[in-house]
Amino acid sequence: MKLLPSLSVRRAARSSARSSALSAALSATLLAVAGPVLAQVTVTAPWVRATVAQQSSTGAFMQLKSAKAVKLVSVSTPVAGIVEVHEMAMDGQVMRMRAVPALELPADKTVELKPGGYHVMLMDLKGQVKAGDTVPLTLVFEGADQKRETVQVKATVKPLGAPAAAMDEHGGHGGHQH
Ligand SMILES: [Cu+2]
Repeated sequence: MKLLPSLSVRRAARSSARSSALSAALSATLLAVAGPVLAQVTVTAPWVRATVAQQSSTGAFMQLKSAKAVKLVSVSTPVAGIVEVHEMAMDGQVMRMRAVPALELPADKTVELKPGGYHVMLMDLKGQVKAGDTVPLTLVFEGADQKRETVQVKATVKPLGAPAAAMDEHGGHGGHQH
């Protein structure tokens, strides 16, 4: 039986300072032994903002919900060389974004990734991302028991203009969009 650690597992392990090659191999083994895992995490309405030519980065957005507490530890996609989970935070009067090592999903609580808030940052884009395209995303979640679940989604690329809020816009002041 061959165990081939997936790219996402290795990528996730690399992003964790304490992880060693050994633990990456172990994670892959656990995944393989566990086989198809019952999906704990639901990903709703994933989308990616379209880019203009020469643009090197963009954002991916979606709603995440998990039956039990997990954290999003890694995202990968073939269209980008570097993928990070970012949060927006006020720094004085300026809204800035920064990478977070993991995004916590409390049990049964929808966590929304949206412009002006948490987002998946796709950097080092391999080419223009055009409206109407589909971008595959691989999300890796880790539970309190260290078990990992990989979820594949296909995100729809939406035009630059939609929705109005821009990445660098001030926002997130309790504006629930229900
Ligand atoms: Cu960002």
